[in-house]
Amino acid sequence: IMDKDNLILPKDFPELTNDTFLRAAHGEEVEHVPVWCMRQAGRYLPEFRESRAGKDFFETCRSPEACCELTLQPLRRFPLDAAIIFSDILVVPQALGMDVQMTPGKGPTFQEPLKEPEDLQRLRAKVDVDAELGYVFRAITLTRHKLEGKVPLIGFSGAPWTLMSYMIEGGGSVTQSKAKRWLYRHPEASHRLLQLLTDVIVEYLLGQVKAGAQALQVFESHAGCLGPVQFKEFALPYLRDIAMRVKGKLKESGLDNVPMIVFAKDGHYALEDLSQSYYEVVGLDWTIDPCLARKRTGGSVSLQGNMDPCALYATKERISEIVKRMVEAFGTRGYIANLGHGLYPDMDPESVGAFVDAVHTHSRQLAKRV
Ligand code: 1CP
Repeated sequence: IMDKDNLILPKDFPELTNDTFLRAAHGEEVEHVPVWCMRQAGRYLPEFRESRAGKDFFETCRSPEACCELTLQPLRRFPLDAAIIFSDILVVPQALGMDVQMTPGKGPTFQEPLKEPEDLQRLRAKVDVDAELGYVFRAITLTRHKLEGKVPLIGFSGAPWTLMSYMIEGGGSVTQSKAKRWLYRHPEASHRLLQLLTDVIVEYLLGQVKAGAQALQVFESHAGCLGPVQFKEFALPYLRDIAMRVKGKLKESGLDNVPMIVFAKDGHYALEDLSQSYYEVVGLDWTIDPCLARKRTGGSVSLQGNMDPCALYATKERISEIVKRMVEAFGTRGYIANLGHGLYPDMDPESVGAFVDAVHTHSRQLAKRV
């Protein structure tokens, strides 16, 4: 699997032994509901904190060996049905030429956020995705080999609106008011930025599949601050364009289709539209009722989610009850269990184990009955 320069190549990958996640994404029959957790590689794990200690966050992201190790850590503890590559959505603004640091205790910080449309000139007009983000591709290829076919590897990207909002806010924000100001005051420049991001994201996701990613998730984490009208104008068209172009280009290159997941946090007002946007799976946060989500998305897509992450603060018995009700509501077909958002650093790894076991146990029993 090495070339003459000792680079690990994206070929001759070990055969996949647990494809439950992929089958559920395509709505096929499963023996149990597959489960993974957003932020499953994270600070709630002592071994994660130890590996990351004293190291710069984005330096870690640039090391394929470190990303591989962090991706594999949760799988050594829990019988998860998928792995997600350790990285961050903000590597894309970096590829466009922006300086982003991870400030411990504060989160991502942009040195010079975009203020006015003139600032778009500071961004690279043409991004060489292999040169700027090749380190992510190398991390994926290495991890795919080291996973030994145990479970599929998920690649990901931030969605255009969510990335745009970070590039203007310069970091986390409660209101996203600086970014939303652009939508109202500079709609034309906003579309230019969203289009630029979309073009890079398409190449980035395609590169991830070529490197070995077996599924893709697109994170529209800041959907909640948009309303239905703005979502339809500034988020949805780009989300659709991404899925359509990635799938078209995979076909053109003679590559197999991979399931794509769209996760628009707090965007339940857009569920109907999202379910008709060329994604196989729609991810849900915990603010939507599973039965209602099924009704509104029809039978054509699989659903992923949506336990309140804070339910992991409950006892194991209570977690098991909550999971049972959730699996019954979603049904065992076309369903991937997950949390409605990422794990928090103060969560107990044992509770994550209880969540994973409860999904497997209850869904196995339910799947037998139908
Ligand atoms: O030092 C650290 O470990 C900091 C914590 C951390 C981690 C573990 C950050 C900072 N990013 C990550 C990894 C990460 N980020 C993954 C890894 C794979 C996994 O899930 O296990 C993924 C998928 C992301 C994606 C990501 N980054 C999103 C989308 C998902 C979501 O949470 O909605 C977002 C919004 C980010 C930005 C980001 N990165 C880190 C923080 C603290 C934030 C949020 C900043 C904010 O808005 O306040």
